[in-house]
Amino acid sequence: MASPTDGSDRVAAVIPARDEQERIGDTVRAAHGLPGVDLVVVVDDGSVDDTAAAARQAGARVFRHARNRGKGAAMETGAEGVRGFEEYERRSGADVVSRHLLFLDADLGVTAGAATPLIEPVRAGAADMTIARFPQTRARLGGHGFVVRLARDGIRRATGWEAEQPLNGQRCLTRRAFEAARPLAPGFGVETGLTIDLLCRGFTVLEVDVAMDHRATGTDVRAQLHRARQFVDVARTLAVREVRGAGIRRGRGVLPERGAVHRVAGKQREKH
Ligand SMILES: Nc1nc2c(ncn2[C@@H]2O[C@H](COP(=O)(O)OP(=O)(O)O)[C@@H](O)[C@H]2O)c(=O)[nH]1
Ligand SMILES: [Mg+2]
Repeated sequence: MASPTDGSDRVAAVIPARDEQERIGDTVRAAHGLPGVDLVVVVDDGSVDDTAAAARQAGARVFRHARNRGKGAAMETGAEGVRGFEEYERRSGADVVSRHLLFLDADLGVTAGAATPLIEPVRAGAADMTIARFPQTRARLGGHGFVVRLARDGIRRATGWEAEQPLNGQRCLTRRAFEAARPLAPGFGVETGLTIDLLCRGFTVLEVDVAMDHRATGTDVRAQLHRARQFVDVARTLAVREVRGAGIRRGRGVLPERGAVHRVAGKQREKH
């Protein structure tokens, strides 16, 4: 479904971050060096450390949630920030085509500079969304294999597509694909929701190998809590979409309009 008219050559990097003062500076600087990236937006999602200041110092435009609202909400805020910036550019007389969006985690550090293979297929019109595949060794050490399996199996059931790293947050999207996937699934369900919703709407999704690395997740209490939150968010995202899918199979045969999606989703208590 990708076409060259989908976008410009330009890319905005959007980085959701919570308590990442140690790494955000390197991540932002590396993002600035990527091909086509002329705007780097950091969304500080209720951090209690100096993430916002460190990001600003590294040259990012920073938006801040006063309270933690979760990764999905932070990504929406970041995209809205890009849209607002482009509106400002247009009012200043510039001829601006909407930028593609490159989502990066804040804990990549200098390895964010290896994101080029994510960007190129989207700029070339070969994919509507790319998803990073990290070198396996470290990813496995993360120890959240059961959440990965939950997401992978759920995506396969919903779409027939087998994602190797379904929770990988490093993704590049055309703006049209991003808009089609809104509202994003909340919290850490956002990656699973994006993949299912775009595939179900006929967009092209591609996993690509990148030489990136992130903070290895530990086994301490904080890491366990993180995995538990991830699990709940992915499970809820899948449940909402399974109910939707059942609705579609029951009669309509095509994807319902947004309003109808919301009514079905509402029964599952998902708040968008
Ligand atoms: N917006 C937002 N981002 C978060 C939150 N928790 C973690 N992140 C960011 O999401 C990304 C992935 O988190 P991380 O802890 O590295 O999870 P992992 O990669 O799955 O082990 C990083 O950029 C974090 O800064 C949160 O509550 N809200
Ligand atoms: Mg990480």
